[in-house]
Amino acid sequence: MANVQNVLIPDIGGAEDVDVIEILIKAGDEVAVEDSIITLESEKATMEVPSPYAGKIKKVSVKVGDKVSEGSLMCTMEVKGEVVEAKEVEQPVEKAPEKSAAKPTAAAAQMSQPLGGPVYAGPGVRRLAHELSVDLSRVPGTGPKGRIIKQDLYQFVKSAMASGGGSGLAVAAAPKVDFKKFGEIEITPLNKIKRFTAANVHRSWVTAPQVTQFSEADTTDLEAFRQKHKQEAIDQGFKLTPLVFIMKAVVAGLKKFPMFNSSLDATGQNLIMKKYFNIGIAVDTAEGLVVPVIRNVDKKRIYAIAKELGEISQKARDKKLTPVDMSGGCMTISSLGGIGGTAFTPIVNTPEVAILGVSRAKIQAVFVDGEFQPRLMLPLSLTYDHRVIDGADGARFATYVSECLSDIRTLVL
Ligand code: CAO
Repeated sequence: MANVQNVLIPDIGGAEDVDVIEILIKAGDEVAVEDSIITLESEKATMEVPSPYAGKIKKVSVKVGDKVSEGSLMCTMEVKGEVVEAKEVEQPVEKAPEKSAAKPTAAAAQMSQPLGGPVYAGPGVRRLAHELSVDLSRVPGTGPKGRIIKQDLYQFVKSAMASGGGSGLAVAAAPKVDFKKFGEIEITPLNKIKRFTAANVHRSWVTAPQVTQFSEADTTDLEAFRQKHKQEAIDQGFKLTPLVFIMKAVVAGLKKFPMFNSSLDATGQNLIMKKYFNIGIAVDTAEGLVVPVIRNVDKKRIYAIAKELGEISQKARDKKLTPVDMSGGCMTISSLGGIGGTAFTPIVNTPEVAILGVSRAKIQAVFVDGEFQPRLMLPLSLTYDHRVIDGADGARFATYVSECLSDIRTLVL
């Protein structure tokens, strides 16, 4: 004879008159022990109530909007096998960490929930997640009230496979947000340059562990020298900015620390050491960021580099750069000195292994020869690929470049 059982709301931590916000089963459904059957929402949290039995649902006795407490009838079920005692409902994770901390189970769950918050998913999705060994707490739900639907699970697995599968680096798909709900919006498609930049910086960000080393160069003498020759350069039709000297200083650094003038080969087992000195310059254009390359900087004089820098950045802003203009770089410089800011963390333009960020120079009181003196200090931010460059070498390179800029005689040599 069929063993029909009433399935009651178990102990829900003393909460009363809790709203039923979702019914996850219907008459005729087969459920396993622990499959979620309804979702409740109290003022503090949302929780799924699992089935205490395995069997077939005969009748659902609640509907969305009902208020229930411990002992309320949820459904009747034709139970398979022996009836086992109903378990207490595992309390869901609450958003505020201090509240979760009072409940050990929930606190532990929170640690494994990078997306934050409880997991809402029906029995079918949970079963599928189990079969695919997917931790549902990592899957963003796009169903009603953030519920995880099968499509979310497939999307998650697809992204995980595309980004390295079992490497542990799988990135959860971004949650879909309906921004219209919060105010007026407008959709602007990204142009080709921005999409290209996005792909490149993303690849660099996820493949190269990067460290940024900050330093300062005393450019007081360099600036005096630059001011002396500035007009001469203008008369010849170009600008003499600090960047040209910084390019020379970087080349001096590449010569002294050849590791910075390298790239990892495709296997990641060998370094390709470059014997040429081409410097990429990040140029801000109306269309986005482009990085033309100035070749053989070591062989060119300061004025020649300044002229070429003016020409190539104009070419970039006129959208006339060719792929050849943007290839062959050894290391990139990203100068925001003409704009402002004190420091930033540029992203390495892989397969290069380092990038130098330049911020705005500023007069500071520096203690020199027993007294404070006004000195023009230039902030430098060197980001390097830590797979290739150690922290000590990063600091040595940054210090050396700063020294070169502080004593321009080293640049002229
Ligand atoms: N500190 C103080 N002043 C600085 C400076 C610095 N670090 N760098 C430049 N300046 C001054 C210049 O001397 C110039 O002033 P003067 O005309 O009085 O000499 C003024 O700022 C403007 O310089 P500039 O920006 O036109 O020229 P530049 O050679 O320094 O830079 C270029 C050229 C193409 C790099 C720059 O125009 C540019 O596009 N920068 C943005 C790069 C960018 O977007 N990087 C972010 C990439 S994301 O990682």
